[in-house]
Amino acid sequence: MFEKSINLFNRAQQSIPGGVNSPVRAFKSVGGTPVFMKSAKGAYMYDADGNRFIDYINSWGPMILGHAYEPVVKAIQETAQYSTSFGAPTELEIEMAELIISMVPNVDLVRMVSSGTEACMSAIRLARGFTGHNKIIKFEGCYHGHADSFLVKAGSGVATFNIQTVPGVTAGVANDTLTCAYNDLDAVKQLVAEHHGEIAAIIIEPVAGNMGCIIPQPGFLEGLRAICDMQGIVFIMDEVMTGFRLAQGGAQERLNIKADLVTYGKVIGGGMPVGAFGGKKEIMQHISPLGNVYQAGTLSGNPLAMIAGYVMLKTLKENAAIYKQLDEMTSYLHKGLNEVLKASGTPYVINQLGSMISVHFSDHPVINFATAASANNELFKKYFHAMLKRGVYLPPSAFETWFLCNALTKEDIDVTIQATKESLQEIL
Ligand code: KE4
Repeated sequence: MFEKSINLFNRAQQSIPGGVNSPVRAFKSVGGTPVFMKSAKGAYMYDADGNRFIDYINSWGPMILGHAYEPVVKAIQETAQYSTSFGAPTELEIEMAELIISMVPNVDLVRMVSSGTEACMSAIRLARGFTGHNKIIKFEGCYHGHADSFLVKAGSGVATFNIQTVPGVTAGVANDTLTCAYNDLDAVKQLVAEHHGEIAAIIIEPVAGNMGCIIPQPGFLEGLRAICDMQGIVFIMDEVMTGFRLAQGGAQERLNIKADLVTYGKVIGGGMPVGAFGGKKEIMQHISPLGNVYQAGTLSGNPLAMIAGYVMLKTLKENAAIYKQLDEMTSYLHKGLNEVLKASGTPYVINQLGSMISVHFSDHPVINFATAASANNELFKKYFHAMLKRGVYLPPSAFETWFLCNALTKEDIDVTIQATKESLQEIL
């Protein structure tokens, strides 16, 4: 079934570290050989061996309208003929910034970058420059990209590989990153008291997607907002995953919580390398060249990335019904998975908010990294492979959320539910 992927993976390892350009693609967490993809359209991906998969990764979020969405593809083809990069300002960047600001709350100014990592890295530098404080608080299991400050008890691939401290991240940098458990407001209050006047920012995934899908408990985000207001700490919402996915206005709109700075990625590039950070003018005006917090990028605002993101966001803005469709589709999946998992008799938890969902083989609620890590993730590995061979491509780690796109049909969901039923019969 995977002969060509096996050969390609062997070849890839001769020239690329681990044979992949991003660790989570390596299947290390679930074992086996990563599947090499050749093409994708809508909700389906096709691998080098010609196998078709119903895709629940969607490039880790960007393909909210499905792969090779025609208007995005055509816009990129059209734009590419006028050069692929200028290194000079363009009108398209203004249109993209104005579109983002028109769709999300609390963003007066926005700066484009080329990845979610860059967006989050720049946001904490800005918070440090704005407050004059050095420390940040992040939450165990949250992933904000691979900048040094974030590789402390991070989620996603760092959690997948159970890397407690990442070599190369200096003690000095790590010491300025304070961590506590997601949903533990008392722990945050304690850290803030212990480090009074030292904390520049609290950065959080408002709905976490890098330890599975973890939902903020009632009052948690509101409590963080209150702490930041009282202590003059910058509240950064990392919406690289949730932005333009949970609602047009992202988690800020969906959960009705205001951030001081927001970071974006994934969806806003429509699959092209784009990230962004934005927020209140009183903070953003400290960013160079307006202010002294330096931040830059040769390909920031790149025309191909901008036109892909612009067409994607414009489509989402003009078709708000997409969000209702995504929610209903994910709830239908949730209901079906719940029925077959319940019938299997194995302990499980399904976490879902909007079109983010994850299955944990756990006999306890999964509300933070520790409870995600203590689930039966060995069983998840078997589930992953049993689904893969039935043509359903789940994230290759229990520490990831599943992503749905609106190209999925009810039949695709029914196939996924039936594949789960058969997989459970096989592995239990
Ligand atoms: P990138 O630098 O990978 O574009 O974005 C980093 C990032 C920041 N914030 C959040 C909430 C994120 O989820 C991410 C990246 N997500 C992972 C998937 N869990 C990217 C996949 C990968 O590392 O290949």
